[in-house]
Amino acid sequence: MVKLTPNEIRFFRDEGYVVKRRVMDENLMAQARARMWDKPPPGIDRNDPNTWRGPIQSPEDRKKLPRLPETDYKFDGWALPNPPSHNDEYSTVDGTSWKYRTIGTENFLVRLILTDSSIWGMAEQLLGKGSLAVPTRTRGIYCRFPQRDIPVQPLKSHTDGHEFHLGVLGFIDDVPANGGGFTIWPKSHRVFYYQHLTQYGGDKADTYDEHYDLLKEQTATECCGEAGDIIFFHHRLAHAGNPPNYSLEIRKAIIGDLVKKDLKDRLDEPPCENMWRDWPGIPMDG
Ligand SMILES: O=C(O)CCC(=O)C(=O)O
Ligand SMILES: [Fe+2]
Repeated sequence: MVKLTPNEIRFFRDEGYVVKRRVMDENLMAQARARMWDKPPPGIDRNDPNTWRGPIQSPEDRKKLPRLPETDYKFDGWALPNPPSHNDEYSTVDGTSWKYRTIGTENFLVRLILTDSSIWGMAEQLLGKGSLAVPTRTRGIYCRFPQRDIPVQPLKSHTDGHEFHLGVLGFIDDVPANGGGFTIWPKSHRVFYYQHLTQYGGDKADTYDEHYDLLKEQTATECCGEAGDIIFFHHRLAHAGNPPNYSLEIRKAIIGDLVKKDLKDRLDEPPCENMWRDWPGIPMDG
């Protein structure tokens, strides 16, 4: 069992994320690497790395891709709206991403990134033993194509708009520097927690944009690593939806969300003065 050290817990509190190396199960990762090729976007050939490049299709053609159906994210007796519902089949962003979301409900992916005993145990260290709702889905397999000759694009930052406590992103293949690693703005969770009308919902405060604009003056951190590494991130941490990938490999990540059982009773609550009220494992001093 892998655990978070007291220093790592303090790092998560202060910076909004923490990386743990070599945590994910090898066999489940191999399964995910194979299954990601179930249904690649048009023109992307598993056996021809020259086709692994964005943008896939023109913006007009991407608009014609089928939309994903609305589904709920179900827990024991309750449900949250499914975050990815507004996207096209491959959630291509600007054509450089390929998000295989429909596989996200498969049990092996849920085990790989969320319910594995080490990952679950570390999340419980932060959020409280026995407090987590058993998830039925992950966000899916999120790929970033090699950038190749696409000119450098500005990073597009955002905070996620759906309800959750703790995000987990894991690499199922090695991700070198500038290889599309998870790109985050350290400490931004402490700002954006207060820039929403509710603790967990997506509605933004009037002052959100002022703080969002300030991110441009701050340096983002790219979290890269090896297959098996995971990154825990706070639900209000700003991160980039388009981390550039200058490697020749497809960046392959799994993302999942952990929520507490009592989230359903807290959806309308405004942000608390103490942003760590729901995190019994986070020390308030030291
Ligand atoms: O692919 C990534 O690194 C981030 C994706 C993301 O932020 C999102 O889809 O919400
Ligand atoms: Fe995001």
